Amino acid sequence: RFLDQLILHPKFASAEYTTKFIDQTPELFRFPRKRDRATRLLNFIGDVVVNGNPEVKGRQRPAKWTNPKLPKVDLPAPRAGTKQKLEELGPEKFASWMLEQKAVLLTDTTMRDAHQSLLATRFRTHDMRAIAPYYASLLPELFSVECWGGATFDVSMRFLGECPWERLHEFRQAMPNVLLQMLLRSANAVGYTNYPDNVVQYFVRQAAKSGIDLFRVFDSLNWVPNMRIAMDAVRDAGKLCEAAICYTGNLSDPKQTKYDLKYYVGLGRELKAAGAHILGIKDMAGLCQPRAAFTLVKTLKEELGLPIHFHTHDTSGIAAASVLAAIDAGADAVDGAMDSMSGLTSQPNLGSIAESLRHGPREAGVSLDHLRTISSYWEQVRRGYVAFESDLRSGASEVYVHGMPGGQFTNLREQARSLGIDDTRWPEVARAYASVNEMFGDIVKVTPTSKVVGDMALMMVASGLTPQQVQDPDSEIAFPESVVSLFRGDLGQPYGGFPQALQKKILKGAEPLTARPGESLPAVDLDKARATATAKTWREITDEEFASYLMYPKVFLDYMQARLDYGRVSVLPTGLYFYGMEPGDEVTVEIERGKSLIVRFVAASESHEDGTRTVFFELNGQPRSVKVPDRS
Ligand code: BTN
Ligand code: 3PY
Ligand code: ZN
Repeated sequence: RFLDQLILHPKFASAEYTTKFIDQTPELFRFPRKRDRATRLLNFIGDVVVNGNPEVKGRQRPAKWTNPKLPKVDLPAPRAGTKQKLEELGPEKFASWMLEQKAVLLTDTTMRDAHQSLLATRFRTHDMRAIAPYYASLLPELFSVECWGGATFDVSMRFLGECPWERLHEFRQAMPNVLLQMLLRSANAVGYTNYPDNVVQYFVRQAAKSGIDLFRVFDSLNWVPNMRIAMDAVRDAGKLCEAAICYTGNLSDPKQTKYDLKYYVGLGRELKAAGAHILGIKDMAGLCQPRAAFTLVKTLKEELGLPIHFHTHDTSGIAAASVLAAIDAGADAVDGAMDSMSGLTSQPNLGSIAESLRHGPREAGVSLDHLRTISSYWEQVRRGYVAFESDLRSGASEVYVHGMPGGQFTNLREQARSLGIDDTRWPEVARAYASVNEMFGDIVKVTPTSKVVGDMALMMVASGLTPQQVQDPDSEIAFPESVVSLFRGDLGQPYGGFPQALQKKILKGAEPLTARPGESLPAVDLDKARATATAKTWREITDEEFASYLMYPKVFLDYMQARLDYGRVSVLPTGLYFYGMEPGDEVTVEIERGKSLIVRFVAASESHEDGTRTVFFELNGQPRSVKVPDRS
């Protein structure tokens, strides 16, 4: 092992080493301890029992934990669906089919946007994979299941100790008949900043290979030059390229002349020319009111002739009206979330939308009964994630003031709280967010630009800065790094440009970039990067893992270390994962299909002198113990 690691190390391989190399390269000594899968998992459970899972520390706990029960229904063999249709027709003809057929096509966002927007993206693979076969059997008429990308990629590794690719394989295997859809942030891929072109291409190719059929591609500044590399990669992989326009402002307000109909039509034309099979309207903040939705969809359909897929958030409480207006105007596909995961910052209710279409000419064709069957599973699942619920209780017309994306709302509230800005001061944050947007020249706000605006707003509230002070050329301000980066042009160019005086102040004389960042970012030497990644882990990494490394080197390596210590924690039931066990509790953990462990927690010792505690279990009836560092 040691020799393998040594030989694989890029410095060793390229002979850039000295005699001190072995002393200076600690990762050479990071071997897997010889542990079986069960021992690793017992280490994890032992750690949670002794120290608690830091991810839920200080947060609300579920009142009474019971594992969610799967619906008691027979599962017929999955009927052929949109996945087979895509394979049969190819993406171009598939898009024509969307236009020709009459039914409103439905996308369920529960396994991506809904939990990103309601529960800080914390749904675990364990809870999602269990219900996935029910989607395939009971809802074969769905257009697509949005289940990957956006924030789920990094959250799964960073906070849940899971591999996002394993999750994708579970979905693909369980749902062989519906399109699997992901959200891709163009040049930002599934990260927060532009990546070199060859990294974006590598990532898209891998996602396609691993099971994604439909890529919703957007740019956080609606800057088409920044979308082309990703769009071409999707097309080259033979998958569906849904290029999305991010909606902002208010189309119906005659005083708002920046983001008007002309702007959106122009953007739509550019996206069509760039090769979009489907045009997405991505209303990430839920600002698109019913009348605006009608006008926008009708005009875009007439002008472009592409199928239109409408996406919104229910933050205001009236999003369903917008969806129905979009449908009246001819939208081909719309997004919603299952009953129990809908509303507020999430998508509007898919079941109610489907019900509203019933007996009409564009009936969606899904079984409402089956939608409810699946929703009641999600209702139970959601109870286990109470630690991540926001205390938002009603629709908020305030969203028309700040324009915060649904997927950011709960996260920003958390960020504010962690800076000591308590809930009573939330309206200040919302106001600051709006004024930052104004100072920045009224930009599109969606990951990652929304995060930049949020960072600036929090800074202003935390340090009591006014917009006047921020803009005053004579007042010294340490801008957040993300703000400097935005104004340097690292995320691309906003429509109408940056406000010049503020840009000058922020950049302190440095020259901003005006070209596409990807043009000047040097291509990553993939062989070398892979050798580096391999040297830092304890085994050869897969192509998928390498894609994770390219996106998030540090998060990935930390995840690999956790994986080494604790094994595949995604197999643990959620109650156990977050809250551990009480003495006497027994759980069954399925570590692979048909192979289970029965774990009984007996007791934990007092702290030993070396600062560890021994945790006693019975594993399949046999006594087992692990030693856990006591950090409690
Ligand atoms: C991961 O990195 O694997 C995801 C978070 C895991 C947290 C666990 S809970 C028990 C143990 N104690 C810690 O401080 N971290 C891990
Ligand atoms: C994401 O990029 O994660 C989003 O959900 C943007 O709306
Ligand atoms: Zn969304």
